Parts: sequence; C-alpha cells; structure tokens
Amino acid sequence: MQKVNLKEKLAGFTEQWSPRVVAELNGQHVRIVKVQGEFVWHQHEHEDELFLVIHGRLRIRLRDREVVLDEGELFVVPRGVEHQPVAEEEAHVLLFEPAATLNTGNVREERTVDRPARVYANRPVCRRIHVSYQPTQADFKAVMCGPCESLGAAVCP
Ligand code: NI
Repeated sequence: MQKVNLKEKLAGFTEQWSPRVVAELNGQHVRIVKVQGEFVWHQHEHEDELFLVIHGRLRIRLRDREVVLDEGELFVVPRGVEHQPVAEEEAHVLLFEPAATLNTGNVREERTVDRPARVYANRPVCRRIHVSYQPTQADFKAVMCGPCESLGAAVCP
C-alpha cells in the first residue's frame, strides 16, 4: 500500500455521484465522490455510512432534520435511516463504509454504481468477489483488480 493523496485522486475525474475507491481495509471501502445537486432518497439496510466533507458543503437530509457538513466535518448515517445528500455547489466527500454498500442503497436508478472503480496502487488480488456480477464491456475496468488489469486481461479470470 502506498500513500494516497486525495487532492491528486480528486483531480483524476470529473464525474459527479460516481464514487472512486481510494483504499480498502477490513472489508470496508474508503471512497471519494464529487457531488452536486440532489441525490436520490435512499437507505442502507445493513450498513452505517460515514460522510466526511473534504471540500465544499454537503447537506444530508434526514426525514426529521437536516445535517449541514462543512469542510473537515463528518457524520455517520446509521443503517436503515433514510437520507438524501444535497449540495448546491460541487462538494467533495470521503465515504467510509462496507465494500458491499451500494451508493443508492435500496433504490436503483441511473446513478447507481454497482462496482465503484478502484483508483489506487497495490490493489488487492482478485478473489472473484464479483463472480456473480455480469459486467458489461464498459464496466470491465471498474471491476478488474490491479494485477489482472496490468496483465491486460479483459476481465478477472
Ligand atoms: Ni447512502
């Protein structure tokens, strides 16, 4: 594992609502995401979800209140609690959550990302964790582990 520079990683993509994995540990993902506008209301039945604002301001709407996070502030949404992330201007957010956490939770829509791309070196060797997942051609890069990718494989064997 090499150190990860979040500014560099954030400079590497422009897509909004498309999380990138920058580290993995103990079955959890550290993800970064650029957000703007209103996300879909959703909840995660089995996962608590940590939001840490790196840049800008993020509002997390809950059914009974709203939490406003500025740079350097974090909030954990407990499992089963409906939430809607909202950002008037682009915000950059770090997420810490189990690797299986789907960004849209119990909802499936156009911003759902089944396998967020890993963007760090020394990524773990494929253990065929996605064996039940049927990737499309466009998904191959996102679902491949580092070693398979460096071998030029089309998909993890
Ligand atoms: Ni969520």
